[in-house]
This record gives sequence, structure tokens and C-alpha cells, in this order.
Amino acid sequence: MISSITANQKVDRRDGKLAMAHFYVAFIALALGGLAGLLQVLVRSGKWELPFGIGYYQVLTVHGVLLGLVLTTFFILGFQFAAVSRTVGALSNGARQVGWIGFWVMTIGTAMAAVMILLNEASVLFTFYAPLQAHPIFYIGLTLVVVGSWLAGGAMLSAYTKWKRTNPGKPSPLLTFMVVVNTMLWIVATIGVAATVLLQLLPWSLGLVERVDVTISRTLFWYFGHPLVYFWLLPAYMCWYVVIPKVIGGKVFSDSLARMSFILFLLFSIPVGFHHQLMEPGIDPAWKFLQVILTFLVVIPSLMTAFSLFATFETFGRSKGATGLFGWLKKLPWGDARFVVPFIGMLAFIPAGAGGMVNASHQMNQVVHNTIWVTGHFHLTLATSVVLTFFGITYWLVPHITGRKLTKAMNKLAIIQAMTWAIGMTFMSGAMHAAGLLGAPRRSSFSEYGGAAQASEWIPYQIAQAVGGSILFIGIILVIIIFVNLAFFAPKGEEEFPVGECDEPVEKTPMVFENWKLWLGITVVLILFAYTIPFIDMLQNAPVGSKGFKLW
Ligand code: HAS
Ligand code: CU
Repeated sequence: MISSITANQKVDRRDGKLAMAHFYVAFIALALGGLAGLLQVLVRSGKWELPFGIGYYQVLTVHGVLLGLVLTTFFILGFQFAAVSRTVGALSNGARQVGWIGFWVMTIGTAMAAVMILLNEASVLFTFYAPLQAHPIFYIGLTLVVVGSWLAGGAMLSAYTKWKRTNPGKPSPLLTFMVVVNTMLWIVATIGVAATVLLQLLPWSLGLVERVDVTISRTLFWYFGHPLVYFWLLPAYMCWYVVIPKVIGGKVFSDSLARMSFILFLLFSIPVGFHHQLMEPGIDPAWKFLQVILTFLVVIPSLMTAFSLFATFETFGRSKGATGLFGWLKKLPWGDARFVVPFIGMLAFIPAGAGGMVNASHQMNQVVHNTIWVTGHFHLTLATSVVLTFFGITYWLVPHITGRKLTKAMNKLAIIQAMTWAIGMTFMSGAMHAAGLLGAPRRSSFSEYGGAAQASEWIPYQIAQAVGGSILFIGIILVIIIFVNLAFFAPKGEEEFPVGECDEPVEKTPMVFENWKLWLGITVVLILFAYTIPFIDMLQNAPVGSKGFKLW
């Protein structure tokens, strides 16, 4: 029986092209950003210096911007376009055109920012905190990336509303629902970064104002920065909730639970930015405490996800005759890259999430803040759980779009790729966590800018990081080989876009999940609750610019 969820077996060919355009940019960013990462771990080992007077912070900016901002945003939008086209049908011509305009606006913006970074005019790291200042073209480039992503989001939302109009009273397909949540999350979040870039950093970099209020700019950044990490995570969750059950031959555990967890992400992702600013003066501890509590609330949907995944795996294993507490593990398809690669990502997310809770625990944050522990944390969350899941998606989505096959040989190489990644990251991220606990700072080349002197007890860990980073670089070469193969050379054929279904009889999905007025309303209320008073505090104490007017 074909249910509405699987009505369109394939991504529309024209939508597929749009998705692939995003993937080309994403994988070029991966190659260049990965190279920058290799240079960094080598420099930090203390055994190497960069040639031609290239700065450490410049390379670190290339790495963070290309991998943290460009790879992620382009991959996610490409994947979401494909997911929408697969589950609610081809985009309208108008929406697709807006999608293309968005793509080019983002690509031009990326090129502008990249050129400025390469010219050493924007070595401001991926967080571009004031008082580090970049060339105006860097900020304009970033603005274009955000505007382009809004156009892409608009195109996706319009595909959703079109489907709702033709299917009144029906719950939308789960995957499209998830894309809608992530798009809303993104639009609400990016307002913060747009505000700091357009109202503070750009005028300041153009010389129109002399000073910016650093506390306000950091607050606006982290209003955006935390939901940013969930904007990265939710597409991985789309794969875990919807794609993986189908790949293993099982069922989605619960459609409603999945929707509920996504809604909780929308509500609680944004009013938590202070957990990145716990060590900063200028914010009342009571408000920091409130946002710490909200941070622990946003852990709940991740725990729901873990529960739901275990349930899917166990139910499937038992249906195949598994017995005992962990017998189901043996029944999972260990030879299938589409499963194994994201699964390694899931495993990594257990320590990664635990580390996140350490970070969020106010006092414990004093131990780890601004140490390389935090770098270890986001290399497990983003650079392992999320990115391996993205690779796992690539291995079926690219051939699905290009009309090719993931051959046995490539499937094997993909599993080797993920193993390489896991080994490299165990060394690198493990060493980062350990060195961080010994106080090794993040973002420091030790030799440049009078950086902190290298303590001898850190050195073995710095070397372990270099070893791990070099293994990871091999992993990047492997994934690029597979991507190029699947895009251009693999034999012609059909590859499935797996979309899981619920077990019959399905409990009815409550329509309240699509009451966007309600959810966006609560989101706004929570944001106002968490930010209004601290923000008024900051504004009242904002310095007066030396040109005689208040900057805020
Ligand atoms: Fe984080 C800093 C807190 C999640 C990314 N984080 C960062 C930075 C980045 C980042 C990039 O509170 C650095 C920013 C910078 O440059 O300064 N983070 C958290 C918390 C979570 C969390 C509480 N972070 C993420 C995710 C990221 C990410 C996800 C990217 C994708 N993070 C912080 C804090 C800081 C921070 C502080 C600031 C630190 C500082 O001082 O600067 C939570 O969302 C984590 C919840 C996750 C779980 C795990 C659930 C497990 C699942 C897997 C199930 C596995 C299965 C397979 C089923 C509770 C879902 C099992 C099979 C078997 C056989 C066992
Ligand atoms: Cu955060």
C-alpha cells in the first residue's frame, strides 16, 4: 500500500539539480576547510610553523567559516530541498526559482567573505566577535549568505503551504514537517546575527561609528549561535528518525513523538544563548541561571530521540528473533554504509551530549570555558555526530539524484571512511578534552601574538591531536573520492531515498503540531522572557560613542 508519505518515490529532477548545486559548494568547502584544519593541528603540536607568513588566526578562520558555516548551511539546505521534493512533491517553478536565486546570493556572499579571509582582512574566527574587526566586504558577504538562506527557507515553506492547501486537515509528511520546524528555527535565530552585523559590526567596520558595545554584540551573536548548533543537528535527527528505520527495514517508532521533539527544539533552542556567556561580566547571574535551566530543558528532546532510536532498533531486532538485553544489536545491517555511518555518529553523540551538559552546568563551565575542551566538544557534536550523518546521507542521496548506484566497493570505502573518522576523532577530540581539563586554552597558536606559553604537560596531548587530525584528513580525502564518484562516475542505476513509515495501526497524529501561531507565539514569549530585562540592562549601561551619540 502506498501511503501519502511515500507518494513521490523520487526527488524531482529539477529540484535534484538545485540540491546538487548546494552539495558542490559544501564539498569544496569541506576539502579546503579540512586542509586548514590539518595545518592547525600541526601548528599546535609546536613542531611546525606556517609558511609564507600565513597567520594562525587566518587559517583558523578559514577552517571555522568553511566547515562550521559554509559546509553546514549549504549541505542542510540542499538536503532539505531534496527532502521536501521527495515528500510533498516537486517545488513550483516559482519556488524553485527563488531557491536558485537564494543559492547564488549565498554563493556570492561566501566568495566575498572567503576572499577577505584569504587576504587576511577578516581573521576574526567563525564567531567574528567584536572587538576583532573585519573588512566591510566580509560582513556584507555574511549578510548575503543569511539573506540567501532566507530565500531558500521561503521556497521550502511555500512548498509546504501549497501541500497544506491541497491536503486540508491532513498532517504533513513527517520529513517536510521537520524541515518546516528547522526553517522557522533558522529564521527566528538569524534575526540576532543580522542585527549585530547590520546595526553594529558593519557600520563600525565602515568607520561610520567609532565603537561597538561588545556585550550587546556577543549577546546577539549567541542568541543566534546556540540555535545555529540545533540548525545543524536537526537535519541529522531527520535522518535518524525517518531515514534510518527504513534503511534497517524497521519502522518509525512514533510519528507524534518525533514531531513533539522537533517542536521542543523550536521552543527551547533560542532562549539559552547565555550558556555561552556564563563567564562574561555585564549579565546578571539570575538571568544566566534561568537560561541554564532552559538549556537543561532543551536536553529533553535529545533524550527523547535517544529513546526513540533505541526503540526502533530493539523492535526491529526482536521482530527478527533477537533475544536478551542487547541481542537486537546483532540483527542490525552492519554491512550497509547508509546505516553504519550515521550510527557511528549516534554513538559519538552519547559522550558529546554528556560533555554539553558539563559545559552548561554553570560552575563546571568555569573549568572548561575557553579551554580546548570546548573545541573537543564541538568536534564530537558537529564534526562527528552531525557530519558523519551528513556523509551517510550523501552516500544514498547523491546517487539518487544523479541516477547512479552506490556500488559494493564504494559502500565498503564509505564504511572505512567512517571508521577512519571515528579513530581520528577519538584521538583528536579525546586529547582536546583531556588537555582542556589541564587548562590548555582554545584558539591559541602559542607562538603568535604573545599567546600563552605552552605548558609541558599539554605537549603529549597536542601531539595526539596532530595524529588524530592527520587521520581525519585522510578521512576527508576518502569522502571527497566517494562524493566525486557518486556525482560523476558511479555506474548508472537507481538508488532509493529511504523514508520510514510508522507501524500499522498508526496512532492519529494530533493536528496541534501544525498550529504554527501557537508554537511561534510561545517561542517569542520565551525569548522575550529570557532576554528582555538583561538586554535593557545592557542598553542602559551601553557606553556613549566618542562621536557623541549612543550606539544603541
Ligand atoms: Fe554545545 C559550546 C552545551 C549540543 C556545538 N557547542 C558549543 C560550541 C559548539 C557547540 C560549536 O552550555 C562552541 C561555540 C564556540 O565557538 O564558542 N551543547 C550544549 C548542550 C548540548 C549541546 C547542553 N553543541 C551541541 C550540539 C552541537 C554543539 C548538538 C552541534 C551540532 N555547548 C554547550 C555549552 C557551550 C557549548 C554550554 C559553551 C561552552 C563554553 O564555555 O564556551 C545538548 O544539546 C546535548 C544533548 C545531547 C544528548 C545526547 C543524546 C544522545 C543521542 C544518541 C543516541 C544513540 C543511540 C545509539 C540510540 C543528551 C540522541 C546507541 C546504540 C548503542 C548500541 C549504545
Ligand atoms: Cu549552545
